[in-house]
Amino acid sequence: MDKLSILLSDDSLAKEDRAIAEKVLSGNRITEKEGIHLFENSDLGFVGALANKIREDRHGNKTYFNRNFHLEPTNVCLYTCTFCSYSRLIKKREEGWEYSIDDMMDIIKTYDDKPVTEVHIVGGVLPQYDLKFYTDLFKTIKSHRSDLHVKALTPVEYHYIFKKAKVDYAEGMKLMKEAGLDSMPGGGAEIFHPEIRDEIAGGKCSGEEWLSIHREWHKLGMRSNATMLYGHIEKYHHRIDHLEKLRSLQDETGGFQTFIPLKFRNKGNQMSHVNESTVVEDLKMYAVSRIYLDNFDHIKAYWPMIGRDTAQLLLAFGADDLDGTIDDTTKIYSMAGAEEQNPALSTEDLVKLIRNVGRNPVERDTLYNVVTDYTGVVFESDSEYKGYVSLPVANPN
Ligand code: V47
Ligand code: SF4
Repeated sequence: MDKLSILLSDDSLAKEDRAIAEKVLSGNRITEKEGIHLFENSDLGFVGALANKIREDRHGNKTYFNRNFHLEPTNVCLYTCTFCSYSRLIKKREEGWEYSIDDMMDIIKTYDDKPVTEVHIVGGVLPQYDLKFYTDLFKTIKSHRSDLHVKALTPVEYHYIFKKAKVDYAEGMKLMKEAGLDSMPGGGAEIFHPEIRDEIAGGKCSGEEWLSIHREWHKLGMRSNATMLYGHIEKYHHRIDHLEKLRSLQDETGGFQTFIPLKFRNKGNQMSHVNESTVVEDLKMYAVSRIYLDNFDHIKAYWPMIGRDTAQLLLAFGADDLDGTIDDTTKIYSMAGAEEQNPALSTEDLVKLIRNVGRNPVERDTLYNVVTDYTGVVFESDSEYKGYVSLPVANPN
């Protein structure tokens, strides 16, 4: 019997929890009020068991990862988001970096002989990085290596460059697609609700504008991800409002692939006085996301941000994806105090990290086509490995 069935057979389970579980198990979605109830009143054990059931019904034991690297054109930025440890204000731009297209191609070329499938491009917003700069960058990458999937920029950059170039979102996204953009990462979403957004990310695109740019991208038949920055000054109802807006847009377009809850890290930014969330809170955030977003295929635990140990735990709380090998190419989280100071994992390490909690590693490309299923693949070093941790996993496939 799985953990959820045990909980449901217990008469002491709260009637609201039982009603939510019955609703979800019969294929119906929960309301905003029920989402808030899960955060405020339900036990982690119950929420986790329900999320794990959904995860296993969809993906069994499969846990996805990809081989990618990050390219960060600049860490200088016009905006001053209070949670950001990464950006340097324009007046201190000598402390940061501002790459040219040639600089970035030099970085990309260092991966020429490596089996990476994706470059993830994201950074600060600066006037010289305009529409022409980015369309030239995408075209240059594609003409150098057409099989490299370009997952690049967020509505924060797109809103800024389209406004400057006086093109609307639909036209702008079409130009990006023609230049070689393959998909959009989920960043810049933060918290959509203006009560919080205006305070932590004032000046950059609004929640509505973020959603409109993804809508236009999806209308072109293209895919993207979504994130939420949680665990700072927001309340549970702001989180649920955010999830609700994503769920509605997904009903409309079906273009989102993955939802990635991003835990707020408090080092080196203007919100260092705000405590970080506890691991219990992190597990609940992922589990509620899995339950609420019934029309999202995947929930990603981004290990450079949340840390390897919590990422492993999250595979039993709704997450089915760990992002990529990264190759030490992002500074966003190490600068904000994440445990991972130089995030890089070899494919073998990532495979073992997943296996050690009883799941089956599957390398995917950005669009979730299977590249290599590692189930049963034996590495030379396997006999030396001793770090097995057993988590309660119900489904053996
Ligand atoms: O939008 C910035 C977040 C995001 C902090 O789509 C912070 O596959 C926590 O979106 N604490 C950018 N978070 C990264 C991002 C992303 C990462 C991995 C995979 C994908 C994907 C997308 O990082 C920003 C912001 O929400 N962030 N500072 C901080 N102190
Ligand atoms: Fe700039 Fe992005 Fe940092 Fe905000 S989060 S200051 S937009 S780099």
